[in-house]
Amino acid sequence: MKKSNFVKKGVFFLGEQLFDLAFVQKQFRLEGAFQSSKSLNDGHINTTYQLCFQDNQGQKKDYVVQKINTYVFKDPDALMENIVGVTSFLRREIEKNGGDPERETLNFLPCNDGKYYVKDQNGDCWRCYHHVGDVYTCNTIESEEVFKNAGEAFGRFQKMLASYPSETLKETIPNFHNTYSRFLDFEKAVRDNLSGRREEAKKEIEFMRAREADTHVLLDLMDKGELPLRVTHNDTKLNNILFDNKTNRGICVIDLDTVMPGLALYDFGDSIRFGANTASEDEKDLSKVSLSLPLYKAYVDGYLGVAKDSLTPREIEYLPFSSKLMTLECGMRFLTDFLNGDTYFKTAYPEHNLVRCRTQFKLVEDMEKKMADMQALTAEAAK
Ligand code: GN1
Ligand code: MG
Repeated sequence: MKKSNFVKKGVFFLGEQLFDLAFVQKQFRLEGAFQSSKSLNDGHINTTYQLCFQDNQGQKKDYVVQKINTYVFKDPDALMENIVGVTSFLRREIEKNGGDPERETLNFLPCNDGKYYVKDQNGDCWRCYHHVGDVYTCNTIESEEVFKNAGEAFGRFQKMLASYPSETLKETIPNFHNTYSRFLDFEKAVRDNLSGRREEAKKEIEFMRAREADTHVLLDLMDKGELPLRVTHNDTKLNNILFDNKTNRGICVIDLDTVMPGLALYDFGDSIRFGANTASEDEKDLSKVSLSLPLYKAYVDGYLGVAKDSLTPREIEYLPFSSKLMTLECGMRFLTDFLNGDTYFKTAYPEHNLVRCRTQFKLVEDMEKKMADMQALTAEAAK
């Protein structure tokens, strides 16, 4: 069947997905006439589309629909309970601070049965929220000012959630940033060699094994009670922030699936991993991959400018290390998935996960060389 063909009225291919517009529109009570759709896919996990509608008065109204990846998020009820809890809480905080809750957090729609997602006849789960207009997202960044704004956005996000009752949050992916448990998963993938690609990844496997000790550092500090658990985002990629077109401020943090108790260091480190890289996450030319110290400085200035007073000295001390650790963890996860046969991350070509892994490991090496500089910049920003 050609993808462009309508299967029945209101059912069509939205990107790669068979999508029942009539059903979703009815379930979420989306008003107006459907105009168009476009793909908003930046992420490696969920599949996201913008749906454009027009009401009787000719007013445009846009929604975002997202197919929940239930291979990754096994319990969509728990997932949406977390997200609705967190976004409702943020709404109140934003109102208290005189902000605009329609633009500064996501507003999910309940469907007819009161749940915040709907299962279609194929068993696919869809959720829907109001599209935020006049914003842009970035995958790489040149402007230090914009990256500083990203630091402020994640700093604010963490601060606003500081008093959220964390015991009510479900762990949507157990051991998500447990770096040693990730290391054990990696070793299992090496042993099982399900994809038969172990030889191809020999150098990367050695690189990771040489850094096993790093995977214990934050866990040990946590065990000793030296690092507090907080409500954290856990996936602080630059493209998970909406930037305002006019002011360039990071106004809204999105992709809330992994909001769970975690370390502030995970959020800081992952932001640096993605945003302070001089190349994209899957750059094949490794000579382009490095840690930009000016971008590191911009982020740490922005982040600590907002969050400094709510962090402990130990947390601040470990910010540079966390950048390296989160980069190492991410490279290890790409490598694990490559060895397992690409079952977790979306890939565009067969070597994609290995390419991503090499990029991360090149960045780790560069961070190891620049650790003293990162420490100096962190200490300066914390003054
Ligand atoms: C995934 O969904 P997305 O692309 O924002 C992943 C993150 C990784 C990231 C690597 C739930 O994030 O943990 O750091 O890819 N999300 C999940 O780019 O595994
Ligand atoms: Mg994302």
